[in-house]
Amino acid sequence: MNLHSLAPLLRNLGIPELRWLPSTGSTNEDAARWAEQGAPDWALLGAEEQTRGRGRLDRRWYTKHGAGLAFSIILRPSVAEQKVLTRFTALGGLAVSLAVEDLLNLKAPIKWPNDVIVHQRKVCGVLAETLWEPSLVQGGSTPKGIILGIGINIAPESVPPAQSLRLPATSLESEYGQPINRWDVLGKVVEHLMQWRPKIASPDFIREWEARLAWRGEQVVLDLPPRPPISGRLVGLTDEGQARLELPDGSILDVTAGDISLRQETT
Ligand code: BT5
Repeated sequence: MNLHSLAPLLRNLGIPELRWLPSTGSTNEDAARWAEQGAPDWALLGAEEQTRGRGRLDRRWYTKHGAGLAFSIILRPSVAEQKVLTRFTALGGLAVSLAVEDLLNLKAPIKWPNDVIVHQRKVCGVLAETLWEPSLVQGGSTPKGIILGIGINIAPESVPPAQSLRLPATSLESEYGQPINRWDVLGKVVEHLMQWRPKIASPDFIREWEARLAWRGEQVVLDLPPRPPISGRLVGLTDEGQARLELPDGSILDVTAGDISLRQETT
């Protein structure tokens, strides 16, 4: 499959409009502009290369020309979805995790909250951003769009130099050991996004996410600067999708933000 043959397939899956650019700064920024201009629910914008790809907290996401997938989907949240906006990041991670397992038969756990890893290395990052508009209620605002940005490393060249990374990274081809058609991956991810979005507000969604949570039951470290790192056992997820940690004194801490990593054993 190539992009040309993918377009009708994406249309059949329910993607109403597709834009694919040779190079851009950030597909999330382009998609946000497109959303402001009236792009419909499920409009998809991707690029062969990003020169200012973004992660969370002003971090960078590297997308080398033609070596991976970088795309953003514009979603118009329903009233029910507006109550669970923070779950859209997980929706992206869940769809990628399921797609990788379906196509490549590789386990692809979700590192809370927004990475997909294979063999303990990052292959995918998700950045969901909300566009707000003032509501009729004085001083209030409602979400008029979610930009769901997904970056996936496909070929080995998509993996950035190790010194620029917080977590070791890899590519799907490196882990699979054979060439992978990235358009097949894109199609599968969209298929799973379509399947799981209608369940996003349900307990099933949280349970499926939890079943794929990386390092569940293991000792981890939570980084949430400027607080000092917190060590604990990752018990699972709360009903709201927070990460639940059991601290050394036995108390429970539910967290909504931060970076989790596996605790390095010191001997
Ligand atoms: C993320 O943030 O992982 C979210 C990445 C979202 C990227 C997509 S691509 C399409 C759309 N358009 C955008 O501009 N962004 C989205 P975070 O958890 O903060 O992780 C960022 C960290 O991941 C960086 O600080 C690096 O350490 C690492 N990193 C950067 N590029 C990487 C890559 N290609 N593979 C693996 N790790 C990478």
